[in-house]
Amino acid sequence: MHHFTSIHDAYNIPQLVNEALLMKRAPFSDCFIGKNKTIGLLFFNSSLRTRLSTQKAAQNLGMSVMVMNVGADSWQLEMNEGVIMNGDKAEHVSEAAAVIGQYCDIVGIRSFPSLTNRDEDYSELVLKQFMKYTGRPILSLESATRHPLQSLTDLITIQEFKKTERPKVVLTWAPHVKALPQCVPNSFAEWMNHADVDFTIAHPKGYELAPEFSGYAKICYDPKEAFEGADFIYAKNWSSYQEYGKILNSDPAWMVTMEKMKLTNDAKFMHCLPVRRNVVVEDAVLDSEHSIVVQQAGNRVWAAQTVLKEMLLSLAKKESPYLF
Ligand code: AN0
Ligand code: CP
Repeated sequence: MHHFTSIHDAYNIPQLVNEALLMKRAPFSDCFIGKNKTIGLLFFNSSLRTRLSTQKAAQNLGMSVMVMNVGADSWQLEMNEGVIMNGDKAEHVSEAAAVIGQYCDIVGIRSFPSLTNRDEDYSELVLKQFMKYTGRPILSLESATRHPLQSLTDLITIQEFKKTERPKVVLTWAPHVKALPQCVPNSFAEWMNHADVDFTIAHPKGYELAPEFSGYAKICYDPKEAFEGADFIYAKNWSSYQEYGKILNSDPAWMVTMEKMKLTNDAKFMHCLPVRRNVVVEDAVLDSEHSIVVQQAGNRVWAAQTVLKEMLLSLAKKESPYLF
């Protein structure tokens, strides 16, 4: 695995999931694999889980970690080519990324979409510019359209908690006060479409994801119907893809409640976090046995550690092909 920016970088998904679950049982079994290697974690946006779990995963593999909040701690970066840089961006990504590539062996990037220009966001300009100019493997820490480390975590968590061979997994849209990216649902749908699960996406009309992500998932427009017989309820808000970046609906009937959880097959409740209580999901669900959100967040470490191990092995093969 060279870069990890989407499911398409993963060759064998069941093997990645198994490897992560093994890693969880023996966290330090590969503690020398990253010796003398440095990862730079660059954050254009806030993070709690991604920042700490990726740092911990890298440390468990023996790597050195550098973290930077881009823009806040560093100069603001211009991403577009050929621009007259007479605004507030002091440095171009072509120099900044190339310099970061001098210090780091792997570069992780978090960069959310603008939610104002769909074509620009879906072109993944920031990821592409860093791939072009660092000359290093790039690890997505959530980009404009995807959050693959989250989705791998979600698959690991479903594997860990499932009680039936082919569980019914429901991704349900839920209300929110802010316009949020489509990254988490895009990625979740993409990974679930590659997993052995019965997958449904439930949302109000107008919140259809891009077809390349929703694939052949069943779509349900009723806030209750999809819950029937579900083994996993995965809640997430996202803004509209069609009317790009807009909030079209904030109907509280879409909030996850205990009443709706009663329709399920004693489902586990999942959310990538951070979650707004009593907006997305009511307290009673988060505070009940249904909720596995904390265990899910814990699994972020094993997803990151598995992916980083693969990336380090691929680097080692390039550097010393005669050893393999
Ligand atoms: C972000 C999002 O919806 O993509 C990050 C989630 C991991 N959420 C918020 O900004 C609240
Ligand atoms: N789930 C997730 O990526 O959380 P953070 O935004 O806190 O990293």
